[in-house]
Amino acid sequence: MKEGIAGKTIYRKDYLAYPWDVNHLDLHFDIGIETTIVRAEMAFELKDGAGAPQDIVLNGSDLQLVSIRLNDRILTTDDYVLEGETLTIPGAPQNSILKTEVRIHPASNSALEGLYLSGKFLLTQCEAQGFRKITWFPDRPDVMTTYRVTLEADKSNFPVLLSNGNKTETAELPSGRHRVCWQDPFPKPSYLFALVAGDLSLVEDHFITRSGRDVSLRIYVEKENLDRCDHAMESLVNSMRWDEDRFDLEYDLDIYHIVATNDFNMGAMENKSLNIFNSKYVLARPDTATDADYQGIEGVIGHEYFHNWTGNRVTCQDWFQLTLKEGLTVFRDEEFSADMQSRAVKRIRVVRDLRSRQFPEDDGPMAHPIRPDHYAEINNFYTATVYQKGATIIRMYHTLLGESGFQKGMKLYFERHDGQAVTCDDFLSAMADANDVNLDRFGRWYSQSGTPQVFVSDHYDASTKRYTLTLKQITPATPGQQDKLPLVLPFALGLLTSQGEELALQLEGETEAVSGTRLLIMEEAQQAFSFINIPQAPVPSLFRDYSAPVKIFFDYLPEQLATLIAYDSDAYVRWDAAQRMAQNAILEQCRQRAKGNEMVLDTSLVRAFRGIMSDNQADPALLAEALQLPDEDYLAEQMEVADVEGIHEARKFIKKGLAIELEALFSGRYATLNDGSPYQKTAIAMARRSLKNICLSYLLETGTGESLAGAQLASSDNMTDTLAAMQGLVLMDSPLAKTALLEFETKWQADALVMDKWFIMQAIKPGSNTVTTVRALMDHPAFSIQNPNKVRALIGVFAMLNPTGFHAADGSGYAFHADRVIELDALNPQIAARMASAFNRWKRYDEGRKALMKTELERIASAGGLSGDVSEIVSNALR
Ligand code: 7MF
Ligand code: ZN
Repeated sequence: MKEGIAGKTIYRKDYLAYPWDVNHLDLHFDIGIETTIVRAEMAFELKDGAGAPQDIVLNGSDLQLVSIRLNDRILTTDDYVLEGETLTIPGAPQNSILKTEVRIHPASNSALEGLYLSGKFLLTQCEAQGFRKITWFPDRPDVMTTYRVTLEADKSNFPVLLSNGNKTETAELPSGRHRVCWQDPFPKPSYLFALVAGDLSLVEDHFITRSGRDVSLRIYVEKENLDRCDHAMESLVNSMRWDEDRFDLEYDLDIYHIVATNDFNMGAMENKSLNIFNSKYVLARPDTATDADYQGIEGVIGHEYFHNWTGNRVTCQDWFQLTLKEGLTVFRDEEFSADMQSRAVKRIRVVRDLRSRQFPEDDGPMAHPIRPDHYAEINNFYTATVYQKGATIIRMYHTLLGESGFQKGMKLYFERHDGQAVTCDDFLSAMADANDVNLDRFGRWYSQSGTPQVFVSDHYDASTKRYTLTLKQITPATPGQQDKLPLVLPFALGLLTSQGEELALQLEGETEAVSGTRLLIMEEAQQAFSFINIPQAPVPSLFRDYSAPVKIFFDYLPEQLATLIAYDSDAYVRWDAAQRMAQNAILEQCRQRAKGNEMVLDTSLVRAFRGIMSDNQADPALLAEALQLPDEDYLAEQMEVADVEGIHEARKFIKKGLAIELEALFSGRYATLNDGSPYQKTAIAMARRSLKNICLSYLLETGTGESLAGAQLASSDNMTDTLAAMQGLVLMDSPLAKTALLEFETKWQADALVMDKWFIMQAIKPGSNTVTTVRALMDHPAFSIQNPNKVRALIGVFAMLNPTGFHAADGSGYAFHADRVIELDALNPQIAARMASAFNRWKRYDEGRKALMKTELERIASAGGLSGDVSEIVSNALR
């Protein structure tokens, strides 16, 4: 039986508290790869004893039931009801001890949820509802209890036996077996349970908390990866220190364990004191991991660590509240990265990610509020909306209340709710009460889906020196939500003279002008702001630092954008102005091309990019961000009907044009940055590599790049430079690419994470032939359809990051992908559902492609035995 029975929808409004407290849970595992025996002892106590006796309802999935005892009486099949994935024990007394024994089968668990095998070790993944695949239990986050876990296994195969909390006992057993006991003093929901059993090696460090607790930090990996843990450990120490410094939050146990696995459905998991990570977010060495990987590791290590307070100490009442812990924890990891690296660069990357991933989701068939009202399969709601948009809503509290107001709110939130399972409303109330403000209207952000569009118009009256900005907000209808209300939008604003000087701002009615960014609040459908004593028609710098997650419409003149790019004090606005200018140019040439006209290069764009390239003062990483043209999918989203080839050709034309016009600047800067100095991990070294490699990518559009890339590849001492050079050669179809790929493969064939990069480089290559390459690569010995990282690298990248490949006009990309979704669904429904979402935007394409995609969606929908995961995605897409 597959999880998530198709067609069953769960509604937030139907929430009912669980009638029982579980006072304690004792778990005993007899570990085996083929079969593991799980014995559980649960102490139930009816919350409102007057109503006793009552039914005990438990969740279970794929469990082979051996026995049940209630208060030491063996129950027969007449004493309980086992229906699908629920077990009901009728009429249990107020205090009931329930003992169960089940058998589970880790080696044949390909869904990677519950207890499963990775290489030669066993591990668990329980969020959101994986604990029910381990034992019968009320598998819901509002049932919190203390766990005592006993693990018994063969000592030679499983020398390391880990679970949550403190190790309380170890014992040698007959016939080469051993036992380890763990006790977690903090009550927790079942989704935070974890166990790991196997032959793992460890790297150890320690951290002394502010109050003097000496915490042992251990990272467990397979032996061959011991030399790739330094960066993760450093990131963990930095996370612990940062949470004390910035949030006044300390770690609460003597042990913090991290285990890395190659087989993981997601990025990582915050299990109490036993985090489990996708090895991609742990393992790094300069020659195996890129700068982006290093930054990813820092961010994810931080994220999981920060969950200890935002998620574990205070958890979610039900899964509709997921953003309570995820939006907040993403906000915290963003701030951590901003404090550790460059705040401006981090902000730009976050905004780029939100626009390219969350905006399309919010405009498509799966659009949902950050706190959804219903779902069929909760795993489908671990989305960019819940996480990234959720984090922008937390950021708006921060913007509205300021750092100290926000921290006051956090403090009250923990004072009130430590040890509880709560709701998004509880968080909002803590923020409001701590600051004595009313946030009721702000609360609409939790219930309304869709990206608000803000239309800005301005008027300057030279005779009265008044400047008026009028803002209109409209949120388009989304599936199931026709009518939208106005939202509270923090509106951070600056005004510049055409020469780029910042004007002091005085709103009508105010007594003095104040210089610098002004924070205004928009909360009506339409609002006007009038400024007085404005000497000339200004250039508005709108939504500085991207103060609200909206689509901003303002008809900037090219020279206004140029002013912002050159002079604005806000890095996000400068970057956004450059993106707008590039976007306008590309979309205009795309239209010309569609009309059969010759494409031409916009001179104001060349001038602006020349300005960017001539800036020798700015952070090189910021320049690199500004030089990176909007990606093809983002551009496609800006069109009424996506023109796949047109966008690809127009973007390439503009990039090549800029490369030719500014070749001297690109090659000069490349030469300066490519100074032969050995690899360093510092932020400035990373920033220099990012600018160097974007210069190289432009030079690869002209004749000069190929030999530079060849030389860079030959002399590189780090994966960032290696990959940039190789990817460039592969994209331009250089004769050097073939040997480069071959040498790379020979060198790294046994290295799973590095081979992911090898697959990505080939899957991302534009053009309708790539589907053939991808199909052939599925037979490569390093590929496995059972491994989520491999699936993401080859199949996911092809479908989601290669528009001209996936959207090949003959439908070959679609047919290939639909076959993969069906194939994957039988193995791993969660991954299959993620892959299926590549079809979500099918209605935005031309008639031919629309019909082809619809056919594939229908083919998936009618495949036999489809999981609830995939059927929810596909049926929403077809609706
Ligand atoms: C940073 O949220 C940001 C998001 C659930 C699994 C990790 O800690 C998590 C887990 C999914 C999608 C994204 C992330 C995670 C999950 C994630 C990781 C790092 N509670 Br699904
Ligand atoms: Zn998380």
